Amino acid sequence: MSGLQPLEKNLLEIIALFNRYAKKEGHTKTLSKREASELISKELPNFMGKCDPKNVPDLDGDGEMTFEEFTVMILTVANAFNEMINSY
Ligand SMILES: [Ca+2]
Repeated sequence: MSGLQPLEKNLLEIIALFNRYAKKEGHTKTLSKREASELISKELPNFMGKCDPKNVPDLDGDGEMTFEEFTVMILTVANAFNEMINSY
């Protein structure tokens, strides 16, 4: 797709990233604990590097992270980072 604005490109990248990790094992549309843990350690090492894999968000407790749960995690991280930046 051409003519996309940076925010639109970034959103597509987030979607593609989720799908790339979700396809690695089990259900192809959700992240297992292992997939989520790998995504966090490889793609968010500076923002969530010290996050305990056991505490990976799973809002409905089914052992899988849906895209909706993933977006909540990303926005929570973005919100925390924004607050940190604004506190300086
Ligand atoms: Ca999966």
